[in-house]
Amino acid sequence: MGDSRRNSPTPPASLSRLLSGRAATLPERLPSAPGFWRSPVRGVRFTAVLGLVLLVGITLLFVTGLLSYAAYNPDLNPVNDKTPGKGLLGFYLFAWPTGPHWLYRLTQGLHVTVGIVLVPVLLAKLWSVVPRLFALPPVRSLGHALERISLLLLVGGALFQFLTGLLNIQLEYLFPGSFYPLHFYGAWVFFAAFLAHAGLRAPQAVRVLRSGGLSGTVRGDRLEAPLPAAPTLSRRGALAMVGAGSSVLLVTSAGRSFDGPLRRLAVLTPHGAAEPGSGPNGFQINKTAAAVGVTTADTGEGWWLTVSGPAGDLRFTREQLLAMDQHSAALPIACVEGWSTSDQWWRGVRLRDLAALAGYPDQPPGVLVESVQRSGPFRRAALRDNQVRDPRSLLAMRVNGEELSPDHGYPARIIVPAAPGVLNTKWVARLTFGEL
Ligand code: HEM
Ligand SMILES: Nc1nc2c(c(=O)[nH]1)N[C@H]1C(S)=C(S)[C@@H](COP(=O)(O)O)O[C@H]1N2
Ligand SMILES: [Mo]
Repeated sequence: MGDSRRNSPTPPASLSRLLSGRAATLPERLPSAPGFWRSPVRGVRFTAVLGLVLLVGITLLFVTGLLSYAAYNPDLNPVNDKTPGKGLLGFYLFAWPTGPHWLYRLTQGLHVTVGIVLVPVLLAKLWSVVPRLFALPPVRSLGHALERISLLLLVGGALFQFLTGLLNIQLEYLFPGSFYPLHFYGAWVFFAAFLAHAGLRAPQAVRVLRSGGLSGTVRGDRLEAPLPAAPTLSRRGALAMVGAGSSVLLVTSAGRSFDGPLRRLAVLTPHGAAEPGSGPNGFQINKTAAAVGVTTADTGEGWWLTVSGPAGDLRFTREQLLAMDQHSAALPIACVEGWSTSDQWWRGVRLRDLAALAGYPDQPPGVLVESVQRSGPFRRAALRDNQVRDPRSLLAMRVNGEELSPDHGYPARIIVPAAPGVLNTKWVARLTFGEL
């Protein structure tokens, strides 16, 4: 079977020397030598399966990633914008809706989980084509040079996006501030190269799989080893291993978006704070009060809320806020890092009621929210008018029937349906309606 694969009846001299078992000379041991890559698993059929999985998965990653940026409402106020130099790349931004209330939980849970689960597929895809990266001559023509540059952006872009994403989930502080722009610009470069490659190769991938599935050879297949070693694993078996790897990653990461035993399985995706305890406040914490330097001196007896608008600066103590109309909303916390909680039962004052006190009795505008926290990227956030107007958007003072704990934002925090965690400011000190 091995011989029928080659068009030339006599193998090149370097191959016959390898075949005859003589010690290989240096050029034959280089990755550009025809006999260097020998796995019989390689072949365009194998690559095609992986490519089609990536086509679906990476498109989903790109879309959910861009949605995550839109969900921050970056065009509303510079305090929300982690990529101020986005320029024309922000063309698609839109007003992030407030429903369904689990929207960001879904989109960002998918983004991070799919990104993790695709790692074995990406690595297998790169493994399947790696001989091509060393093929000689490196450049045959201008067209070929352009193709190789696009492949450099494709492979480099894929590694860059996956690495920055994974490192950010694990080590939030590795790229202080710069993660968002890096990952955002990287996404556009990578996806452009990805689309060009997929546009060229997807029809071929579908064609080879339609005609004969996984096994057997394809005429002129450049990915197949010219000198295959004896098989130890079928292509089907190799794909099953990739699938098993992805399944293990799925089971050990997806649980961060669910409560109960599933969350305990999610050992691969930690986040900011230690595991929360039990009880009404026993759900996940991003940063504790201590971690961001918020003390009881800031949030204790001397705390008050300032509400500003056309009616001037109004001050409220916690008792005064608790004496206002209290409303409830069942809403999750959904962090950009992909973890989320199930719906928690929040209770407090509606943002639109506070807007009315500030001088906007109907059709309230957006609001700038500021925390007692003195430094750190998430101490301020701007909410859009649709978020202020939603009756489920609260300045919450209680959760699940109890006072907010210090780590969940006592004395008062924002909770808005469908919004990313960053917009749910904790330890609120001031609300400025209008003037965004
Ligand atoms: C992270 C995404 C991807 C990376 C990094 C990647 C990388 C590569 C590289 C470096 C090659 C070798 C090109 C050459 O021959 O010089 C290749 C080949 C190929 N790719 Fe991809 N690829 C990706 C996604 C896809 C997708 C989405 C598809 C199709 C749906 C696909 C289908 C193919 C096919 C069929 C070949 C074989 C071309 C041939 O006959 O030589 N790839 N890929
Ligand atoms: N003041 C302040 N509020 C904040 C943050 C912060 O660092 N400081 N982190 C935000 C982020 S990123 C998330 S995911 C949520 C997490 O809320 P939790 O810790 O109550 O779960 O709080 C948000 N509110
Ligand atoms: Mo977050």
